[in-house]
Amino acid sequence: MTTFPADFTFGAATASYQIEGAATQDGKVPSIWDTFAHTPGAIADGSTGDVACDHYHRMESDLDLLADLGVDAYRFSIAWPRIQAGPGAGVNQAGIDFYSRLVDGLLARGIKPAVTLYHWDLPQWAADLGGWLNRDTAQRFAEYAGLVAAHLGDRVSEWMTINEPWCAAFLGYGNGEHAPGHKSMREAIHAAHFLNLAHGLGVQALRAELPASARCGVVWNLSMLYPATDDPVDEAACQAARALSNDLFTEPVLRGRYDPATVQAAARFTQFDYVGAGDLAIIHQPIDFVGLNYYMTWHLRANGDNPADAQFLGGDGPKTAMGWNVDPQGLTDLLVDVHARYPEMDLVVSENGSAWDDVVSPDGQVHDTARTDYLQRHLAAVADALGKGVPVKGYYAWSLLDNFEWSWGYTKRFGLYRTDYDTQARTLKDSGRWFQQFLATRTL
Ligand code: IFM
Repeated sequence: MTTFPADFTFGAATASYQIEGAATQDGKVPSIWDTFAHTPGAIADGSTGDVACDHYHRMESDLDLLADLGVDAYRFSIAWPRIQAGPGAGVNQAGIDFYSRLVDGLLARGIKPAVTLYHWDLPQWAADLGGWLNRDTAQRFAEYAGLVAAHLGDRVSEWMTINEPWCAAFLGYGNGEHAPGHKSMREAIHAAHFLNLAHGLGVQALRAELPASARCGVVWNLSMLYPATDDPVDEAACQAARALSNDLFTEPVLRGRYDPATVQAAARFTQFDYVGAGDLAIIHQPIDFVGLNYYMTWHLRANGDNPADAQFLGGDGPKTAMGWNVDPQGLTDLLVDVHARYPEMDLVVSENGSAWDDVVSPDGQVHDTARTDYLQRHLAAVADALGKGVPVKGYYAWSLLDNFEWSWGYTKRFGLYRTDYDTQARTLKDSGRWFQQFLATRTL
């Protein structure tokens, strides 16, 4: 039997564009995801986040769902386009009021708010000025971060700057799967640098507004990579892939450098000529924790002479509806590995969960045994890492409710609650009920 430490935080997570809807309400201006989702062919089911889970209008009852689960904390993101209508604009009062009510509603229910400032919904006005290829966007992000902190910092103590900058850079600018839909590896690495810079400037802006007790961090989806065979060329392929998927973010933020292996792996795409003097010192701000979003692992086979040309294999075993392998050991390994590299950092599992082709049974319930199994085994993996001395401080289930899964639209369901998109009814799935019972004892 394993009992988690008394101060371990259990929560659920969501993101603004995926749940809020109310795309044009109360002064919200368009984001790159509004633009992208409305582009024919961009989203698998042709849907948009215009309505999503209508959370903007159902916020109070959604907070009741969180309270019913028994979570300690709720990780949500703020939509920058609800806060600033243009470059240098002051706060949009109706926008910040929504999040202020959200924070108050959480606190009234005894739930700790954990705020993510950027979960990919860049204001379209910032994209029109060059988006993440424009250095100025990082400065604008810091202004926005400061505005939000000035309004919510008296009640929010947990802050995350950027969610999964790898996705924003490589899916947004590299392969075009995400907004703004560019397809250039050079741009992807360039964007990664300005996302890193935004993180650093953002932390500075947060610290300037927040009490010293506030905790600031960043959220990464670091890849857990294994060589497909014992052949050293496969290990070399892993190292080359790790440079661009992980070290491109971890080394500047936590060590103040782009390490030589990263510069070498990126050399065929970019020369880092957009890195300004002083950028790395800004990016390397002291932070209090690192959030890790974990879903799956990769197994790499070298493909030719260049270690960078590896074949990414999904690993053995069952696959979720996303086609991702279920590999709880990978979560333990990731936590142990990140701790070994950056022993000074507290770690938080800021997202973990799985999509399945849920079925509503004749009894009206969702008997999602595969999701329960995934959750249970990944919590056990976190407990294993704790047992190995890794300072894991929290775990957030992705997601509170089924929502808009980016380019997959509404075809993939990750929720502990089912969302019926016709009626907006929420139904606690069996996995959610299991999590609720687990939270009552915190014992596996
Ligand atoms: O839904 C996403 C989330 O927005 C970021 N992390 C991964 C999740 C599942 O794909």
